[in-house]
Amino acid sequence: MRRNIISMVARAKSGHLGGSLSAVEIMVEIYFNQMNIEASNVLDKSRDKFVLSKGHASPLLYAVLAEKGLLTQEDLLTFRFIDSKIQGHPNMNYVDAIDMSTGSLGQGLSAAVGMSLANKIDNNNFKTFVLIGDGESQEGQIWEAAMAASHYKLNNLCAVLDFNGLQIDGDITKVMNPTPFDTKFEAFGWNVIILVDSYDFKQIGKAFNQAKLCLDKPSIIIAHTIKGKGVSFMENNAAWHGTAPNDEQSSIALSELGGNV
Ligand SMILES: Cc1ncc(C[n+]2csc(CCOP(=O)(O)OP(=O)(O)O)c2C)c(N)n1
Ligand SMILES: [Mg+2]
Repeated sequence: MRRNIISMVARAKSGHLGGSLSAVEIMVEIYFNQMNIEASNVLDKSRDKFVLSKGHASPLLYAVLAEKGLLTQEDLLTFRFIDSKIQGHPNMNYVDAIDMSTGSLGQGLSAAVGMSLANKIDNNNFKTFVLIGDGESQEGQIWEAAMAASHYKLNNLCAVLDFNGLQIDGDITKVMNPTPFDTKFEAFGWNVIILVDSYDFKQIGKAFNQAKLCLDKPSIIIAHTIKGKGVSFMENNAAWHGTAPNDEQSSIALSELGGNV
């Protein structure tokens, strides 16, 4: 998936690498172990839902959908091209497996809250997963949604916070400090789970299973991540938030990732 992410952004000469690389294993867990989404049920309204609230990390979503057979490798070659169904930010009107159009930060958690609430009203039992950014969490709308989720006891909602410490302009605590996340979400009535190593599938699985056990509140997994994870010169470097690699950088990245896609 990381090789596909690098190749997409390199080919388009545009896109967001850092925040895509930071949550690869988390997305694998969600799409392969948590959600009941397959090519055969993608149009089924009662299947589980996912919202990429940090919509700029679209290469990450497209990469996992390709692994699931919900997009093709040929689709990936068209990332950010005019008329492509995989635009710079996810568009639910173009791809059946995309459950919400996102990209304007702050909105995705509200959408996920709405889906979870509708699900309860309709007596369905699907789950909604949502990935939010740590910089994104400076948005007031995140906290309105957080308040609503606990008010309505949305135990069918599982959020993951990609806590990589960086946003477009650098260190989140210097731009507008949104921490501490754990006590804030607790105060908003959420079940808070800390994921210390977001690259260890055992720990990731355990965190999601803990979320499942909570029956009276929404859950949030605060995932400690590394922006740019997997490529030495991109790791923990805000300069790679939204920069495309040139040919040389791209081939170094691909060789570090152990392949030649
Ligand atoms: C409402 C809104 N304001 C600004 C932007 C531009 N923008 C795109 S990504 C980003 C930083 C996001 O940082 P973070 O949430 O930490 O994401 P990550 O580190 O996971 O990439 C900004 C400001 C946007 N997409 N939407
Ligand atoms: Mg961040």
